[in-house]
Amino acid sequence: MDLNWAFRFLDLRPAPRLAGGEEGDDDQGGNSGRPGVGTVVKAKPKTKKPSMYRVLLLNDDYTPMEFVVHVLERFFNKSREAATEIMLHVHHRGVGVCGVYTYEIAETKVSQVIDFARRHQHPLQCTMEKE
Ligand code: TYC
Repeated sequence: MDLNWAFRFLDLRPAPRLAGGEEGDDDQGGNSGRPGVGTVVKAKPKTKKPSMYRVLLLNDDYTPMEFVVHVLERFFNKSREAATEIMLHVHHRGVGVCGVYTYEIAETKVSQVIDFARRHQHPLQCTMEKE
């Protein structure tokens, strides 16, 4: 069999050199001008961690302590002990962290707390800030 024909058929000629050297600077993933010939490169996983947001409880003079403890148990899944500790921290320091969540979860918690407090006619305020 004509070997040159076989090479042409299989497209095994050396890749034609372009003036100035390599075709592009990056050989990765190139095919050196040979159809069907290439380097298998692992796809780079393009994942990013979501930004996290602190949900904060604010102190006021009117919301009963017991109500705040209940809010922390109900919406932030705190034990009675942990809830009491956070409530007292807010009571003494003015502000405290209830939890850290992705944007949408944090936003939902803030709405739920404000809504629940309003329905019970307490002025309790809740907000969020980027971590
Ligand atoms: N300061 C309130 C009181 O003395 C209690 C309280 C604690 C209110 C935490 C709000 O986020 C708060 N009854």
